[in-house]
Amino acid sequence: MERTFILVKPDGVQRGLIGEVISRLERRGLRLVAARFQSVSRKMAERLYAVHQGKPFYDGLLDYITSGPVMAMVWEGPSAIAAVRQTIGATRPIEAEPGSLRHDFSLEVGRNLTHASDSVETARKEIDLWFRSEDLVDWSRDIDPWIFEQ
Ligand code: IDP
Ligand code: MG
Repeated sequence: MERTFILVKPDGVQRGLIGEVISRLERRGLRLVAARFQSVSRKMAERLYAVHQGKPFYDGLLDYITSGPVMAMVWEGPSAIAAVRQTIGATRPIEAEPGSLRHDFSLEVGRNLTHASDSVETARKEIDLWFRSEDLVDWSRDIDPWIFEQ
């Protein structure tokens, strides 16, 4: 079972799309592990986006992600990292598949609603950065065998 880190970014929160994001992840069959509604400090933003330091959009990205509260979450499931990336859609909304969140609810790369980990290593780092291990809930659902093969 894989775990991945997801944020509903400030634009998603302001637009009332927290429920829509959660609903799509639930509907997909993924299992919620942790969630926290919070504001994002400059330091947290710099850590989350360290790989983008020096890029032309970096300062704007930090302003964007710290501009209001976010919903930080961990979800799990088989191939959860790839599944969530697919559900949120490509980074640039005009390249995102129809039916993905970024396609259905956004137009601009600098207002693309959500963040999700892109690899096993970043998922581990991002989960560690945002949540304490005791905040991650180990649980199962009665319906799991109808969604998870193993
Ligand atoms: P991702 O969010 O799909 O993983 P990344 O390439 O990791 O995409 O970029 C992180 C975030 O930085 C994007 O979601 C987007 O908000 C922002 N971003 C990426 N490229 C650009 C750009 O060219 N202009 C403005 N913002 C960008
Ligand atoms: Mg990324």
